[in-house]
Amino acid sequence: MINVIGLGYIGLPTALMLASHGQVVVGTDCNADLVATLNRGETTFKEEGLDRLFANAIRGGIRFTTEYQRTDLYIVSVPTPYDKFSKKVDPGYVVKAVGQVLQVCPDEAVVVIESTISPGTLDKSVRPVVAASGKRISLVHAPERIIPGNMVYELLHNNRTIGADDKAVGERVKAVYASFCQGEIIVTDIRTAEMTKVVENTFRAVNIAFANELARICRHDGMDVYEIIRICNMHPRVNILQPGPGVGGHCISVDPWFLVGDYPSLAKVIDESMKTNDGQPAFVLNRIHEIMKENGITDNRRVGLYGLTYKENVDDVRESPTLQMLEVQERHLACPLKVYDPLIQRQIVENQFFDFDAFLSEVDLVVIMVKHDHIKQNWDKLKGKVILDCHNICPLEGVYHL
Ligand code: SAJ
Repeated sequence: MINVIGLGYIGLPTALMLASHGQVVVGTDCNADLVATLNRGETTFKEEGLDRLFANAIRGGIRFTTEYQRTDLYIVSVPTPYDKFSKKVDPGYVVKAVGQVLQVCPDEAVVVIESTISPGTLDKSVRPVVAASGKRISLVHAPERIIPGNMVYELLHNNRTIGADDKAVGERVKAVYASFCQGEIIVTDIRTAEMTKVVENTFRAVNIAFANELARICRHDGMDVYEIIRICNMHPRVNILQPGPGVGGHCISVDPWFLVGDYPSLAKVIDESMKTNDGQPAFVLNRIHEIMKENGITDNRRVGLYGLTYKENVDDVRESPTLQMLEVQERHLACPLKVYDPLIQRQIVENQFFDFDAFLSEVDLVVIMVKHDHIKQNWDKLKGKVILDCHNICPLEGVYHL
């Protein structure tokens, strides 16, 4: 039996996938409401293919509980927040989860950590807890790689990394993941697995920062950054990502800071890149100000932000550029801008609308913060508005860009 600890964005799909592929799975989460929702047969977030996977897992006998189980294999996928001031990872939830596993597990159990941690965290924070317990367990690090919006497909098809002290244990865990994963599974040591995960997200963060910096350079001198990137990317060895209103989510906007936090005097490019990305919402605010002046819009209550999630077609708002931007505004004691997101039906911010037409009727300037499919099906409704398109997706005439 596999006990999956933490049933969030990663733990839940992973548990469902294992249960759908013949493994006996019990999912454990400390949040009793979340467990109750799952036990009522409802998923806790929206994701392509998740409901179908859930139905398969139920048929496969998955159970959900708040209790840790006594078994020989655990997969821990609890959050690893970072301290905004020190930029260091906070492994508190992982340490607590492992501590609770140690209270119930038999000797020789294998505990796989899927949560993203900074390199060295297992050595520094988790091994001491294991040592103090007196139990002989094997720690493994198998960082997740799936992208929100395409999680189910990527769980099945992505290559994976498994870090273990002992090759045989690594191979045993590999066999479990191979029950559903069609990608290549590499077995390596724990330190390498920890580092690769953070490096992958850092690579993407630095590339996005480069695109954002290019957008600023091009804005300064009236050049079209999208056309420039499009042409550059036709070079066989160039692949620049796209500029945007900022970087959100719990991965790309967070993980690279672990390296800055741990190696402040070495991680220079990474540090600057993260600052560039974090500065992007303020850059968009400046653009809004310029465009308001150009169009004689004097009242910022006539400005509306389209999109509250951290990226398109997901319902996850963690660290979203729109939230970051509202925070900058708040610091300047400005009245918060109007916001609408078709995927968010619960109140998260002030001045939030739940009806697209009502939102549009109240604003003259629409800022496209997120490129949801919804807006691509509604260009007609935006005719006559002043538009700042932060993603270069709007086909209407006279649209402003970053
Ligand atoms: N973004 C841009 N420009 C781009 C691409 C993305 O501004 O060209 C922005 C997005 O709008 C979003 C943010 O970056 O705000 C992050 O989105 P994302 O789609 O790049 O990535 P995440 O955070 O959803 O998922 C990433 C993935 N990592 C990599 O692609 C290296 C995923 O594979 C990881 O599993 C995930 O982080 C994680 O959990 O670590």
